[in-house]
Amino acid sequence: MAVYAVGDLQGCLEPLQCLLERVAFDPVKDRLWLVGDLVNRGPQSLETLRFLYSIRESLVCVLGNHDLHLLAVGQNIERLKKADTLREILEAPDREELLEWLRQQKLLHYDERRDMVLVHAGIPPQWSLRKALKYAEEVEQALHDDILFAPYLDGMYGNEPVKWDNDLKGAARLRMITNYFTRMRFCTSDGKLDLKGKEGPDTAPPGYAPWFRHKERKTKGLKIVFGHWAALDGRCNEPGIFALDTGCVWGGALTLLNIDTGERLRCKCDAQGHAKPNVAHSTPEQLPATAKR
Ligand SMILES: [Mn+2]
Repeated sequence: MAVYAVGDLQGCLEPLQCLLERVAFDPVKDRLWLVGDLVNRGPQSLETLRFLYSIRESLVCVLGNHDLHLLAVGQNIERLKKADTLREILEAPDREELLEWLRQQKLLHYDERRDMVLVHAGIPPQWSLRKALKYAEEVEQALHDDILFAPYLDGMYGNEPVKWDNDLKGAARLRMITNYFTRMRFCTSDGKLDLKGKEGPDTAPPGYAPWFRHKERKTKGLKIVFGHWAALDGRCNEPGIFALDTGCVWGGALTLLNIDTGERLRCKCDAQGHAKPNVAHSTPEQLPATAKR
């Protein structure tokens, strides 16, 4: 049995299938972790979702900002944006089944044996693992509750508040948690978000840094697998932190990581997110021993 993680798919099914073929992925015994942003912008969002649904028993999946946006559009809470490529899902005869499965996913997955977390964007520096799990669960409860689901999505959009406060309540509290786990790149050491910057790790505004780079980060030693930040191109130079978004939908590549050996494979993509034939390469990466926190 092997466990793999892949970066943001964004509707790019070809490079996923290219990588799964290369590692001879067996849904019966292997497992696939998904960092979220399964759909949108890319060429085959519906086919991607259907394929993932067909192997759902073999997946561990956390939600990204694009997945939450799809759920909101599906509830008629938000409208499609010009660049969205989600219409084929919304018009599909099996849309309810697919969206319901998506809705049941989590924001944070913790693998106790490996002391490893799977999350779309990251964990803010001021939160310990224990707090992160607790706050993720608050959002997951709203997502999975038939009455709270629509109000949660309705209150989800927006960049405020910019910083966590234990006293936050209601929609603002859930929005803050959601923005940390699904949209964060740069923040201050006490967790004030800058949601504008999308470029490389050295382009932070004064006083800000990539969330994983703060010296006082409370999750030091925890292994974290994340996506969302294509400009990192799979590199963040932090031991035990695994950046997997290598921008397959933007003419980059899809990255697959064997989470136990650290071996990486890339399937390069063209500007439309289709796989370029057989140009994957591997970059073994040293996994640190589990640190005590
Ligand atoms: Mn994202």
